[in-house]
Amino acid sequence: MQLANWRLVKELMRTVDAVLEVVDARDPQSTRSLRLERLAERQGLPVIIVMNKADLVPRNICEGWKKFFELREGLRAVYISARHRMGTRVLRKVLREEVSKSPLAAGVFGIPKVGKSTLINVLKGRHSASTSPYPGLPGYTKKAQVFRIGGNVYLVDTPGIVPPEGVGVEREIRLTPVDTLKNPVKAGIEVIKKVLSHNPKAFLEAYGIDSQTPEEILEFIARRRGLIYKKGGEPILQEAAKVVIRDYLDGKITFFVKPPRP
Ligand SMILES: Nc1nc2c(ncn2[C@@H]2O[C@H](COP(=O)(O)OP(=O)(O)O)[C@@H](O)[C@H]2O)c(=O)[nH]1
Ligand SMILES: [Mg+2]
Repeated sequence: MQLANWRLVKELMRTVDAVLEVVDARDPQSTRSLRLERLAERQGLPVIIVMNKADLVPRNICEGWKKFFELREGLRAVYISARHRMGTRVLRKVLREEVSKSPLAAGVFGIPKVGKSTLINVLKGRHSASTSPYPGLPGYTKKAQVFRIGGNVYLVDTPGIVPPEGVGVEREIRLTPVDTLKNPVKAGIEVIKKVLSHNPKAFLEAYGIDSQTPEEILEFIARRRGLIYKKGGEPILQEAAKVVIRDYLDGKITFFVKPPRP
């Protein structure tokens, strides 16, 4: 697992003209990094909020968040689905609008598991034929490749992995690989509670279990997947909890946090 590292983030930031801050469209507020945004501001770099995994969120909710970022936070925002290759044209357009410099290089930043690598691959894939070094960045290309993603827009192919902010489960599950979580059941239950508070049907949709009780949901998933102790036949809740956390991070569980009222 690649580690989040401010030093690398800063280094990457010095070499780009714009910051694409990827956040999770299901919960943009707790997957953004204010520290990253402040850092970019201090460097005079425009920040574009890229709400990814928008395939899991209704359009009007994405629009609401976009308005929130643009009207209240003064940041351009787009919503995309890297997985479904949706929204990347708008992203390129906004980049060009935000940075008058030409050519321009953008970097992809964000906390773990928001979809940075997926986005880079999608943008790169479509334009792999036009790969070329970015003019005017001597030395830099030794460390990272820069890809042309259309017009005079280039993308650095190394993501800036930002340490997750705040406290609570979101930070824990993004900072620690799932298999090394100290207490996966506790973390899993917190994830379930969070999701249920926004979408009571999420686990019915994802696993076919119609319950609002986290322990019951874990037990169901464990039994369904044959995650049971050989002796005694009890469900292995910690393995079920890992399934839930992985699926949550992998964008397989549908919920959304409502944007603040305008
Ligand atoms: N539903 C959904 N899942 C996505 C999307 N983009 C990425 N993912 C999933 O989110 C997980 C993390 O993606 P990854 O690109 O590795 O995130 P990174 O840690 O920010 O580089 C993976 O399981 C991806 O398949 C998307 O647009 N929609
Ligand atoms: Mg990655």
